[in-house]
Parts: sequence; C-alpha cells; structure tokens
Amino acid sequence: MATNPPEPIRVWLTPPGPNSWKVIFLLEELGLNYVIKSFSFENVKKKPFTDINPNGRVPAIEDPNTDLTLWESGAIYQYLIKTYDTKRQLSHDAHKERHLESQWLHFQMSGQGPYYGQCGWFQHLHAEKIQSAIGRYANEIKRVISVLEGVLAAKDADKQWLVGDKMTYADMAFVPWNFRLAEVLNQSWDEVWDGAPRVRAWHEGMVGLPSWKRSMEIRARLMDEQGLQWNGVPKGVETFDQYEKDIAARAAAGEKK
Ligand SMILES: N[C@@H](CCC(=O)N[C@@H](CS)C(=O)NCC(=O)O)C(=O)O
Repeated sequence: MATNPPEPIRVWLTPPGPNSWKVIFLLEELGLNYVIKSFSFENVKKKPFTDINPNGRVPAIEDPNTDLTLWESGAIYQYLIKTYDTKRQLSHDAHKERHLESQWLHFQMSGQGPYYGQCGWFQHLHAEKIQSAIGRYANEIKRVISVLEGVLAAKDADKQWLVGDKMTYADMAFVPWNFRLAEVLNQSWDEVWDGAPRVRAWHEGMVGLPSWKRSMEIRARLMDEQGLQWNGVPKGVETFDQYEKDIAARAAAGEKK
C-alpha cells in the first residue's frame, strides 16, 4: 500500500476532458485520500481556478499535507509517485527504470496528449472541417500507436509493460486518451486498433482495472451533475453531429457581428 496523506489531496477538474482522469486513475490505483473540486469547463480560464493554475487548464492539485499547488498532469504524476508510492507499487527503485518511466511519461505528454487533443478538436469542434489538419493528426496518432506496438512486440509475452515486468505509472498515463480513441479518430473500436493487437491488449487490460472503472463511474456522476452526456454533448442534443452543427452555427453567428 502507498503512504496515505492525512489530509485529502484536492483535485481541480472539469469532467469532460481526458487529462484529469489520468490523475484520478493514479489516485484510485494508489488508494490515496483525495477530494474532487469539480467545476464547469466554461470557467476554466476564470478565477478562482486561474489562481490555482494561471494557464487555465485542468487538472491541478492542492496538497495541504505538503503545502503544494501543482498543475500539468505529468508533473502531478511524478509528484504523487515520489511522495506517496513509497512501496513502489507503480514505479521502480532502480536508476535505469526510473529514467525509462520518465521517458515514457514525457512521450505521453508531448507525443500522445497534444496530437490526440488536436485531432479531436479538428475532427469535432473546429467550426470548419479541414481534412488536411484532421489527416495530419490522425496519421500522427497511428504512428504513436505503432511505436508502442513495436516496443511491446519486442518484449516477452508475460512482460507487456513499458518498463520492467509490472504496470507502472508510465503505462497508466496513456489510458485516458486511448480510451477516447474511437471518438477522436471517428472510427470503430476495431478500426482504431487495426495492426496494433498488443497495444489494444495492454490498453484493454488497464481499463478493466477496478481503479479505472471507479474513475469512470465518478466521471459519469460529475458529467450528469453538469447536464452533460458521456461524450460531452449537453443533454437534449441528440447526436454529436448535431452538436458540431450547433458549434459551427454559433461560430458563424459570431463572425457576422
Ligand atoms: N498538458 C496539460 C493539458 C491539460 C489540458 O489541456 N486540459 C484540458 C482539459 S482535458 C483543458 O483544461 N482545456 C482548457 C482549454 O482548452 O481552455 C496537462 O497534461 O495537464
């Protein structure tokens, strides 16, 4: 078990996006004492949240046990592991493995998250459909997955983890964005994993964990509280397609003013 803090760690999040669930997944897997400060995405660039994170992005944490406020999910991962994973449940002690875990986390932060995020944006939320932009990010996602596939394929069948022979925080960091892959690429679940059976098995093993299931149950409750469906579309709007049309219409109305 991890060393548990006496005071709950406060996690600031807006429920729809994937990045905050990366942190909740880790807190759940370590069984740490935490509390969620859920708020609306509309307020992410406003006070009081910008007093916590001047960059106006979630997640951010406040740990009263160490008097630390921290944002950027990768930095939060490293902090939680260093401070609370004292029994090395989700990390390694050895010098080499520690740096390999860090490498994969940096790859996730710079190579996975931003490309998936931009693909999702151009696929669904950008007012114009720019196929070349969607294509660029979709290709990069496929390339990132093929890098992971090659690495897992080179490992023994019983060591299908990025570092060493057990799941670490480095593996877990990839889960929330891969969980949204069908939506991001606008493809079926089978299509997104075409040519990547090992990455698929690695991912599906992690989303089967009770800690991930609990995280998604919490998300469903918080989305519901804000009148949102699981995919971020407000209740009452039937399809994502309709939601995209509404966004485009609002953008066009704004341009005319
Ligand atoms: N690199 C940041 C990215 C955080 C991020 O982009 N979060 C999204 C929600 S999933 C956000 O807050 N977006 C606010 C915005 O787009 O204004 C991290 O990993 O913490």
